[in-house]
Amino acid sequence: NFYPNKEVTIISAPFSAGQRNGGVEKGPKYLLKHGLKEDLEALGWKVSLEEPLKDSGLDLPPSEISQEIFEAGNSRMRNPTIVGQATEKIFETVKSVAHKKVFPLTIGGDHAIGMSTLAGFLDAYPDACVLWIDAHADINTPDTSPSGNLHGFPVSFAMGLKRDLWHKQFDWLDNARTKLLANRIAYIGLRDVDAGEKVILRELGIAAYSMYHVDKYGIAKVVEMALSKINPSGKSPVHISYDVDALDPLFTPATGTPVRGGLTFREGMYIVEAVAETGNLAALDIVECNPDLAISNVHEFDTIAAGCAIAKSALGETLV
Ligand code: 5AB
Ligand code: MN
Ligand code: MN
Ligand code: MN
Repeated sequence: NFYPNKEVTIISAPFSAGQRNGGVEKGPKYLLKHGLKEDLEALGWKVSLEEPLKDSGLDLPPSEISQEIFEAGNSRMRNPTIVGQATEKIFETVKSVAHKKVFPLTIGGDHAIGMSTLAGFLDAYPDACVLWIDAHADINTPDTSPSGNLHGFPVSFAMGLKRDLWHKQFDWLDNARTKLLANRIAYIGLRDVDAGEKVILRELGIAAYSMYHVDKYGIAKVVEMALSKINPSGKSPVHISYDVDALDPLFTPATGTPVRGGLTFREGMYIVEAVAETGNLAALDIVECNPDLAISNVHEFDTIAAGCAIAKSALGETLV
């Protein structure tokens, strides 16, 4: 257990420029309004809040920022300036929380902020390993991305892949102490991976458990296999980056890139519970809740409630 004092900092990251739907910047506000902080306090955690984007003007919806498309050679990405500035601020906050030995719980916002949370956490814990829970692999590089949307890039940035193709606004990543290594990350929940991403996953030998593997082996076995690949010693801290679109859209309909055939609600909770039970769960991100994409109040409630449930399951709710 990395946090005997049970202190957690919720890092609010109301950010949406990593993709093109307005509303995902409202995620943190809705999760907090739903009672996230009180829920964690009820579990015995001392909870504080950090807002790295406050008063920065970087938390605006896509409709209110001037859209930028960066193209150079075979490099292509959208809104690199604003995404680079926001992710650097979030990186600094995650890094300082992690160095203080406080649990960093980052709530988005779109998944571009994953580059910040991985780099920030690895700065404090160079031997950390990562479970990326998502329908998508988020490992596109500037020359593979079909969309240019930076929420599809965070893993490749944290690994330093194709460094020469980056926009200069991401130079801050060079100051991060530790790059994510291919044998320190595993995926669970994949079902929509781009062709270029498949090549990267295969070439680097990254452990990737798709929904096919969840069906074939069951979720408990998949978590066990994933952890034994990335954390063979069983002693390293585990960072879970949880995109709510890993769950089936039945449970998290209000998200930007839903894909059918996802995790059931219980499979989704089991993942964080099982890692928590090992005592190694040491950082968590919950991203891509977009209340504006709900077509009913029930959709909005279900999606936000699922986001809160992930946090509660991770921080001890179901371990009696
Ligand atoms: B998310 C896609 N691979 O790069 C791309 O929601 C989707 O953070 C990325 O997982 C989805 O645009 C990013 C097609
Ligand atoms: Mn996703
Ligand atoms: Mn994602
Ligand atoms: Mn998504």
